[in-house]
Amino acid sequence: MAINIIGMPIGYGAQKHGTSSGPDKFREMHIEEEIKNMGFDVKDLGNIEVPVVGEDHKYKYDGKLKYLDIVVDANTKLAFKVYESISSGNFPLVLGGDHSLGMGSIAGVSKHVKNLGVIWIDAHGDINTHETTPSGNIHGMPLAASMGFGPDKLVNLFEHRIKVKDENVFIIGARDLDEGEIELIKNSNIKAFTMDKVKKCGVENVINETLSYLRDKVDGIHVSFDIDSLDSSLVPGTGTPVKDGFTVDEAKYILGTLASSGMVVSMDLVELNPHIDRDEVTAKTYMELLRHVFDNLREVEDRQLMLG
Ligand code: DIR
Ligand code: MN
Ligand code: MN
Ligand code: MN
Repeated sequence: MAINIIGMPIGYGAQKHGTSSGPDKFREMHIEEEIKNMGFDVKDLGNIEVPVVGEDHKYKYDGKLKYLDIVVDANTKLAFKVYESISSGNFPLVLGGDHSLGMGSIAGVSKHVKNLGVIWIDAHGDINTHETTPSGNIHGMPLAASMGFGPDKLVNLFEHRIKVKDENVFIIGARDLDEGEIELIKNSNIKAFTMDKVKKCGVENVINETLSYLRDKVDGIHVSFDIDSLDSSLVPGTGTPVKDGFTVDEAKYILGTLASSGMVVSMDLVELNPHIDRDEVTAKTYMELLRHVFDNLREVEDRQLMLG
């Protein structure tokens, strides 16, 4: 197994477009070397091509959903790349980019892993549809689209099918949900551990419960991690920070425990916006989390090697 770095330099799904520099920021922080140093075979597959367009493209394709066709086209390319990676036995690590890329990742992974679980770690739900979105920003919709909720162009991305069953989707850390998102949670089988619930139950219990549910139900887990799941005071370099979020240690615990389950087959790291970061603090925090993830994945690999 090799780790495949896939850059998705997209910002058109968010209000601020600076996340398009995210993938190259990770490279500047020596992401490839860091993962290699932990004993992995790493291959950087480069960036997905995202065209640079002007404001005139914002409502060119749809009166409500901003940059719709640009986001769909880039995510279709991403889905191909991710599918190629995972079906060759590798681990796709998708670097964002805004969270609209979750649609492309999940589309690609789920073509190979038929019965997929998704863990979405985020201050937001990202389960708006064309009907409920308050902003028209597509990074608020990818998880809904992956479950089959939303406009045809998003739901049918890559292939016309439901990519993940709502019952196998966990949202962890949400504390800024829109009204329509709360409705969808009520009317579906999505498992939502809002920040209130996490505080009440304890982060360890939440993660244990998530993993023990998914262990019997799915063949692999895609983790989609939004850096705004951390407390706004810790991550100046992200576009929609929200207070009362996770500490760095909690985020490490969550990602490390998920990685050590042996069930994680692919991962997104999204919403790093280097243009608004302060002294690279958000980029550095992201690297610290990443090292912890690969520490734990390394242990899983070693265990599997020992068992032959
Ligand atoms: C808000 C913000 N729920 C929206 N969403 C996200 O525009 O749909 N911010 N994902 O990061
Ligand atoms: Mn998000
Ligand atoms: Mn978010
Ligand atoms: Mn560690």
